[in-house]
Amino acid sequence: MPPIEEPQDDLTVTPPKTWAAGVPAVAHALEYSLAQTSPRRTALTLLNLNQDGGIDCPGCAWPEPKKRHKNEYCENGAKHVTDEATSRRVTREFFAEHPVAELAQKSDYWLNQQGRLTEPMVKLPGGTHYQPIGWDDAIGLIAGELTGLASPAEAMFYTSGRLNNEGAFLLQLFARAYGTNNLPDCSNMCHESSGSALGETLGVGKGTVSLEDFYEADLVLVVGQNPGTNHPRMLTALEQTKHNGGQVVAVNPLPEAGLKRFKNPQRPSGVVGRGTTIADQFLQIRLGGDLALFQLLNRLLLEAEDDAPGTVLDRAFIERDTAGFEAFAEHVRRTEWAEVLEATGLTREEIEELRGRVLASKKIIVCWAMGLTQHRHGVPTIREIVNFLLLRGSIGRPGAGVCPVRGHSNVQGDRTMGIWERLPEPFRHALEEEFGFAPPTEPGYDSVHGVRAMRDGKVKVFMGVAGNFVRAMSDSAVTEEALRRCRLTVQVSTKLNRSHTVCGETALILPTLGRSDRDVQATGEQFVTVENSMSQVHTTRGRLDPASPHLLSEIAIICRLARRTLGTGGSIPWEHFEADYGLVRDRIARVVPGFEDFNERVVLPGGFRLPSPVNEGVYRTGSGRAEFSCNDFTSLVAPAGHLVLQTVRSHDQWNTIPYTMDDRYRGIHDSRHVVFVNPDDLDELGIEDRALVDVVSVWDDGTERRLEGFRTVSYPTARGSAAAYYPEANCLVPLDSVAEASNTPTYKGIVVRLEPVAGGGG
Ligand SMILES: Nc1nc2c(c(=O)[nH]1)N[C@H]1C(S)=C(S)[C@@H](COP(=O)(O)OP(=O)(O)OC[C@H]3O[C@@H](n4cnc5c(=O)[nH]c(N)nc54)[C@H](O)[C@@H]3O)O[C@H]1N2
Ligand SMILES: Nc1nc2c(c(=O)[nH]1)N[C@H]1C(S)=C(S)[C@@H](COP(=O)(O)OP(=O)(O)OC[C@H]3O[C@@H](n4cnc5c(=O)[nH]c(N)nc54)[C@H](O)[C@@H]3O)O[C@H]1N2
Ligand code: SF4
Ligand SMILES: [Mo]
Repeated sequence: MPPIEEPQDDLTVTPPKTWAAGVPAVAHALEYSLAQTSPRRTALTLLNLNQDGGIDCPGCAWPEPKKRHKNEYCENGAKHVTDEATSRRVTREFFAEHPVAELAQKSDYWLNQQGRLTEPMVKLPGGTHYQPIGWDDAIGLIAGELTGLASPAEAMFYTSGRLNNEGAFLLQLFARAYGTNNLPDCSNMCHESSGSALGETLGVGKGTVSLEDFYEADLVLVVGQNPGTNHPRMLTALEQTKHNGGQVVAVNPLPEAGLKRFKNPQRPSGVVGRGTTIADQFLQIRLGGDLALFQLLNRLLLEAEDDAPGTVLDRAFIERDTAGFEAFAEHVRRTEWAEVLEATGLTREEIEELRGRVLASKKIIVCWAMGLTQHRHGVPTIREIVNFLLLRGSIGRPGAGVCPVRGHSNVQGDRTMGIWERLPEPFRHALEEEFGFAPPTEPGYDSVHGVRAMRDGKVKVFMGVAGNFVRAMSDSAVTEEALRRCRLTVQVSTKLNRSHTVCGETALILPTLGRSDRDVQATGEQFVTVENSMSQVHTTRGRLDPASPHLLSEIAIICRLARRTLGTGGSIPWEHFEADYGLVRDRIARVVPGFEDFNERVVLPGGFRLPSPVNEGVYRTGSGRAEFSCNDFTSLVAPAGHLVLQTVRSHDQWNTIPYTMDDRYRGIHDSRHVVFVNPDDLDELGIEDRALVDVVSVWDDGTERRLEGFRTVSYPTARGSAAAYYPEANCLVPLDSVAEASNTPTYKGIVVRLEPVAGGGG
């Protein structure tokens, strides 16, 4: 295959698309796939994608319907799996040719395009290049560092949501047997705010709805989410909601393509016709305005009940299932129209129209993603959404409930398996009973605290199992410096990324099997399991020959590391776990509630759904009831001459990895160095469309962070609400700028100003 060139930055802009999916989507997916690998491998992966007994899509965590189409995947799912199934390879010759310092200058795109990693590599202290190292030596090196630390708290183990359940369970087991709860994960940067808010109010940090609930709902609110790009098959579910007479309302600063019209590529009518109009109402809210919107909506519901007692609130439900109604009602009645209009940028008429839709609906679902969680007041916003649903009794009944739409395909499962810097007492007790050691009780570091600890020299060994920590975290310069201060950094990865180029004194790359690879161990071929966004647990089994004969599975790597670090002969049979993943599942069945008879049930068609206590009227909160909460009104305002900036995904990337320089739905071609600004804001700032600017973020402590040489794009985003791409703009997010309670970086609420570059033109 020809060598990969760095892409040229050559921006062109076309009008944003008003519809999503259809034939072009399928064609784009195939084009990407055929550029990466052979037609045979393309066919093998795609035909098995999301089929029973096949490969679970390594993309997002949207569930599969019971009745599956033979192409039960979307354009982006196809791209994600073929990006992994690529025929390109990163060899020892590649590393000999490119010093680490040179790799550190390459783009995220270029690094990823080099292909699959093929053998373990090490960069030694003072070394300039990665060089090959055998598996035994690599594992021995990590074990040596871990056993030499003054305290287990000096090590930390990061997980990203591609890791399967069995691997996640073993990783947390190892970390805790070793003696630390330092288990940060990508969830800290993702849905942690949802977990915090739902845990407090409903007693469980997960969603309560299933796919069938979408088919029954009267009203689905899609808030702070871009499903056309990030959860494309969700549009099929929303189409069904509409087909069955339900309504959909989208709340977003950006008029995202799929929220408007959708052409279902799995149906002939979707391919040729105009498609379905998805959103009955689109509320173009300002960044960070959602808390204000829901508080006002709640006030309006209380007033509607005053006007027509017994018709609006579900009094019986509130009486029986909830606590704190009176205090909440008194608090929320004080919400002022004027403040809300200012914070949201919406009109009175728009909000009254929404109120009308709510009053006309009995069964309501609220869905959300990063547009809510990655804000300073993400947690109170989600608590306010719970208040809203509780008022109408829209929790725990068919067609209604909360739906935080998860990102990574197994991010929810990893948390269920115990990947968390906190260790809940029942889980700690179950681990102790099952394995006969005393897990640490002290909470560990999450992602933000972990960076601080590395920066301050308190953590000396970083091990990342999947993901691209350096690029995913906020404050890129600070995060990179923190990693460089470590004695040892270890990345267990399928593909090359920026985290491999930011090295501790010693650095290891451990290449591993991906979802699409066949996994054969001493007792034969294995499968692993994942949990989707709707708590369905099912199998995934790779079909391709592994990318290299030298790859180990994540499970094998963790088991070998545990044996070397903790010694053989302990109470945990690591060697047997590596040989037979079924034995791991037997243990999970005894430790994690809801996994009884795991091995038997998971091989049933479609797997099994974990029980949702909320749907049985059980709330594991302090009061044993669903909790109304009082949330302070806050809005996100930028000082004069400034904008609020959010960082978003393009249509053509997987998290930190861009697949191309295009963002087809938003009409951006051949560049990612753009900042989307409302035309009236550009006018007010006296800056032209397509002008070259520095984007400068300002922070409470007076420090500034700068992104140089971006082009403005005049774009129909809400007033005062700009946008740029993740991860390029991560350097603008101060490490200390985090959401209350969840500690998630505020990736969607950064105060910036634009500084025209002299001679940058328009
Ligand atoms: N193709 C593809 N799919 C993916 C991913 C990917 O990178 N590529 N990533 C996966 C992961 S890990 C995740 S977490 C999900 C992320 O899925 P999303 O949350 O949909 O992803 P983002 O691109 O961050 O988009 C955030 C959306 O929220 C809106 N928004 C931002 N701030 C606000 C606000 O204050 N209020 C409201 N109402 N809206 C706001 C933005 O305009 C945007 O539409 O996607 C998953 N799926
Ligand atoms: N500015 C800004 N920053 C953000 C966000 C944002 O919206 N804006 N979103 C945040 C969110 S929601 C998330 S989830 C994080 C994502 O953070 P991460 O999950 O850490 O990042 P990814 O880009 O998904 O990681 C990609 C890498 O994972 C590795 N990989 C892929 N598949 C496998 C596998 O099967 N096994 C192993 N071992 N490795 C594998 C590959 O080497 C690849 O390079 O980023 C967060 N950062
Ligand atoms: S919707 Fe998500 S899980 Fe489904 S095929 Fe697309 S990327 Fe994969
Ligand atoms: Mo995520």
